[in-house]
Amino acid sequence: MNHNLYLQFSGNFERSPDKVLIDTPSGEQYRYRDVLSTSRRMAQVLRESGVKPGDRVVVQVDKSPQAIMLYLACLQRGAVYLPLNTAYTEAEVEYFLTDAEPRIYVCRPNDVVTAQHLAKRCGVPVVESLGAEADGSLMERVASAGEDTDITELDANDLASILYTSGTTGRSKGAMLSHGNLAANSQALAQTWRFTADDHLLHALPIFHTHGLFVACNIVLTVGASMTFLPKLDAEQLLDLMPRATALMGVPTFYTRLLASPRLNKETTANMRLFVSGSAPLLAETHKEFRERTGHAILERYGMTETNMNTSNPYDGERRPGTVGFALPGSEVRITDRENGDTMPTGETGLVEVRGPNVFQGYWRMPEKTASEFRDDGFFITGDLGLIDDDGYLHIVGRDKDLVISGGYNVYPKEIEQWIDELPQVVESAVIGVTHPDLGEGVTAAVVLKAGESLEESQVLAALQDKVARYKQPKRVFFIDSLPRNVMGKVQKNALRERYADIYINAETTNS
Ligand code: MLC
Ligand code: AMP
Repeated sequence: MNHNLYLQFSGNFERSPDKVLIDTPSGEQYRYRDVLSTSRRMAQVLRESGVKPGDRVVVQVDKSPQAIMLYLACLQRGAVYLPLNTAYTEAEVEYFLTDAEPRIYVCRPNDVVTAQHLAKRCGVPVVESLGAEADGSLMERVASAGEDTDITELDANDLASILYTSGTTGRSKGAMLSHGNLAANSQALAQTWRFTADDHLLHALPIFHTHGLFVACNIVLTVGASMTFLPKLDAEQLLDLMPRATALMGVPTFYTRLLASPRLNKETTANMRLFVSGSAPLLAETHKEFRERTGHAILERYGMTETNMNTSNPYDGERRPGTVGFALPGSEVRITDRENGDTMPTGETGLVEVRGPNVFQGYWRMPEKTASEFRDDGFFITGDLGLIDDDGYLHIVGRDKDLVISGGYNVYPKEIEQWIDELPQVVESAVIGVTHPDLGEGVTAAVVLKAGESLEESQVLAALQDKVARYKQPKRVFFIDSLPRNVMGKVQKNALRERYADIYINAETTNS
């Protein structure tokens, strides 16, 4: 049996060729037949570029329907789709290219010169470009390519994608997701959230992460629904489009920004049947306010790059604010003791562990790291802290891992601290997440300088400019005499979080 995920989607291309799969606010429409034809021609271009099943295809492009066609082409060909955040700096991309050893690197048309240098340095044989206006060298080649109709025969464990996630050591790890992982999760989600071909999703998330790519697009492709692609979050545009849509998926910032618009009410959301939130904690008050204004209870779910989605509040039944609901069909969740790994009694906090067909195949070329994050019985240790209440709802109450989530993007403090600590004036630093009204948490640095040295906040920020993506850079940098430490010498980040707790609360602009 062929377990290629592509087969989970391809029936819809045959059933409803004339149906629009993706449209854009400016009126472009891509029917299922158009997407099929272009993706097949992209598969042919991949074949002609020497891409074989299992080869990595690194893609760092702006959001566009063509990027989804390229994703489909990779699945069809059996290549491993490896999308990168467009905010990554050249230095970051160099690491990914070196680590992943792709056959081909697809970049934005404006980045071609840099990309070619990078590809040469990293030994990547082919560079192509793809722009948001259906432009770039890839599309030029597609225009004259024939359609490849071959669907590579694969096992469920064969890789469909690698998504890089930063690590607590500061070094990014490639999470290997198989065709079976993605197929199982999109089926479970489509079923749990009652998606059908009649749904129309508003898609304003980036498509280089699990949420925007695998949760959103895979569900739409699985059930044969349609979606509107917005280049980025624009609350007013979402409100304009809601009367002809049925569902929205977003990170919590989507909902706080929608709430900031006076146009959000029962009438504007009357046609919508589902609002989903995830990737970061949704405040119970946001849930409550949204319900009061619209009558809709936001459905919160919990996932991770490594595991896809694990739990969801129920479609029918109580969507309990401040919780992430129950394990998805086929998946298991348990809470264990941090010290000895024993399962914790109901209501007690411990490590959240998950198991199921959604859980990834391990970290790319890091067998030891992979082994250290799995239990012998196959449960994956998420690094989140949680409890399961008397009614079975999972609550995420904190993180065992040192991680900041800013607007749904993960930032590992270690990575930023390492760069700050390299500055000659600096003794040490600690990077923390501080409550931020727009982004949930704002990346914030506390820096200790060497005696007699001086440094400005702007100098620290300037030093990080070409090192790490903009969203990882601290919103504020503070200088302190010494970092608070416990008796074991461990930096007490909680004390720092308390110290800077209100710095963003009354900030004038959303991103400052
Ligand atoms: C943008 N900026 C951010 C930021 N997003 N800074 C910190 N954190 C963020 N998340 C910065 C930009 O660099 C820029 O800085 C300024 O803010 C304005 O940029 P923008 O592009 O106009 O921002 P905006 O459109 O407002 O974006 C905010 C956002 C976006 C929250 C809508 O970041 C977003 O769509 N986040 C979703 C991330 C996501 O998909 N996560 C899912 C991961 S998967 P300057 O200084 O240059 O102006 C996962 C698993 C799971 O977690 O469970 O789903
Ligand atoms: P990522 O590595 O980007 O996939 O981020 C995964 C992490 O996001 C999880 O380990 C959680 O810490 C966090 N996360 C995702 N969904 C939720 C949620 N609904 N509530 C709280 N945290 C969440």
